[in-house]
Amino acid sequence: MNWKRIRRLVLTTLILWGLGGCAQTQDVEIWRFAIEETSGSVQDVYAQTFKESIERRSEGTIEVKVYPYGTLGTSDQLTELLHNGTLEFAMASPGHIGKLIPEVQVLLLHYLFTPDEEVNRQVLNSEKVLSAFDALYSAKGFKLLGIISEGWQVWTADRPIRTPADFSGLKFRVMTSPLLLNAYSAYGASPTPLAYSEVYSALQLKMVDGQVNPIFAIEEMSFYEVSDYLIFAYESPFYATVISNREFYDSLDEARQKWLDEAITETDEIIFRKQQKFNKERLDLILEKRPEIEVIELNSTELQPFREASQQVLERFEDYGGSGGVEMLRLIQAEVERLQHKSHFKP
Ligand code: 6CS
Repeated sequence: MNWKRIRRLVLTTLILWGLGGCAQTQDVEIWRFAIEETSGSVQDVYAQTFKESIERRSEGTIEVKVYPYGTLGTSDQLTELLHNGTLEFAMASPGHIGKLIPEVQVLLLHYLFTPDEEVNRQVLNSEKVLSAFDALYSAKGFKLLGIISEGWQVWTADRPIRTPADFSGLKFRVMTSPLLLNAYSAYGASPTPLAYSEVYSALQLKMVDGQVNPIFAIEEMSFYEVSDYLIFAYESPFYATVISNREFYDSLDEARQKWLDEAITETDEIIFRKQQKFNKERLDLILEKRPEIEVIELNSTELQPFREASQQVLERFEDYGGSGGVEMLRLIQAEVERLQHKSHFKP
């Protein structure tokens, strides 16, 4: 084949492909959903389940495009893209969006929730709590669609941590919301805020000595390769908020609104069990890949000094979350109080 023929063939293919692309985008409405985690993560399963549900309900008239972490930017950049309408949906962890919506940092407080994940889920799914959070998100141009748990967070470190004194002088990576600096300073650590994408190399280069995340993330981001200890202190579950651009949400017609509501309810059910499965399976995987890693599970006596040290942050929450944050705190505490007696949970 000579050069001219190759050129003609390439051009014809490009034009055909372009037309096909145009025809498709004219017929199909695109909803863009960016997540803060990579493919195969809890947020990815959420977004893929949501995509399947919306596309099925809309009979293919809507296509949901999922953008995994790394394709569009850091959590803060995703929030910005959502705000300016480049995206329709995004995941936003309070650990990062707390800079913009300080009240949501209540979800980062240690030892606020119960040991029973099911009770915590009911607390955060209660109409009162969701609508109070939604008002705060609305004021910033977002619609809050849901709050999901991605499982208990676990500390990883280059040394064992059994008492707050073990945190002394430990450079500890946290997400970028200010409350987290205070939460770990209260134990005596030197917290360092970093974007998710920078954690592995920071651990590897010993710029930090430890970090905190759910097990599935520790496996998927390979943090276990550069950490010697996994410490379970059950201080807080990892929560993410599912949000959309407010203007987009308000512009939806009745049918789209219904598909969206149903897809959110359906996805929420699935993701709760899925994250439990992921966290369990990936702990086994970590232990298989790196058997020398040591797992420390703090018992209730060992947890007590951490609970006590964290109390000062809870008492001073107004400094971080403002009076609106304190209202959220009271609301959550009341819901915990109301719902926890139903728990049959055995640790
Ligand atoms: O540690 C972080 O920054 C991230 N951790 C998880 C599990 N999800 C997203 C978040 O940005």
